Amino acid sequence: MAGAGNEGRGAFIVFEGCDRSGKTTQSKKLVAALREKGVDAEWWRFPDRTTGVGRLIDSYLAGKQDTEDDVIHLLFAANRLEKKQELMSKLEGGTTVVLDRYAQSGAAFTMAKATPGLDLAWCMGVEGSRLPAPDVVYFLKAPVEMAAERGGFGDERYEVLEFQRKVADCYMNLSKMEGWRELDATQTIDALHLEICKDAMKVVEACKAGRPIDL
Ligand code: T5A
Ligand code: NA
Repeated sequence: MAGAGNEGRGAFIVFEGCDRSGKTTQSKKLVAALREKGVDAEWWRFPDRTTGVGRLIDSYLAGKQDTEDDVIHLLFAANRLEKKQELMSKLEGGTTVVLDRYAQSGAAFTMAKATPGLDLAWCMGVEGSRLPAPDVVYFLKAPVEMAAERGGFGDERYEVLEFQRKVADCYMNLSKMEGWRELDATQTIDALHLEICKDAMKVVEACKAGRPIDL
């Protein structure tokens, strides 16, 4: 029940990876498992397509509207910034927030376009210092060919094998950053879930106790 065991801050857990790598599946399963253990946890996703900015993003992803690479990057960033206060008050209030994509997606997808001037420093500079940083980023790594065979691939703008390969390269570079955990996303859904659960419980406990995350 919410409220019970809510002293200390909530953990901020992010899932990242190429399209169809299993982020939604795993992030939702993690929230269910945490709640079963009595942890006050919420599932969030970006892009949040329900806001005004989110509707513009949705129309861009569906291929109904084109825009400049810097403009769409800024819209994805604005979509996170408009939820920043709510996110921070959840975490401060002791709720663990599990996010299906975050600013790291913005960086990976924009950098994959190799547009001059839109490098990592620009991508992260736009929002990096203004948004809370995740305690852990679970990077679901799977060959793009495998993910492409999963249901629904090809429906949206970025779901093209050649582009996903570039996104995967960008993620490989980002995954060297602090707090990233690379996971083998070719495992079965249940095997991957068990691995994530064990790790995430330690993160939740460390955040609650105000200890550094040491896994
Ligand atoms: N984007 C996003 C940006 O460019 N900039 C940004 O700042 C942000 C936030 C939409 C697009 O926007 C881009 C990235 C995206 O191209 P989205 O709405 O999150 O982002 O869309 P996707 O990432 O494409 O989400 P998907 O739903 O396609 O992929 P998931 O969540 O990784 O995969 P999931 O869990 O839905 O699983 C896909 C299928 O595979 C099966 C599932 O059952 C499902 O059918 N599956 C497995 N099958 C076998 N073994 C496993 N281990 C499996 N795990 C899942
Ligand atoms: Na998803």
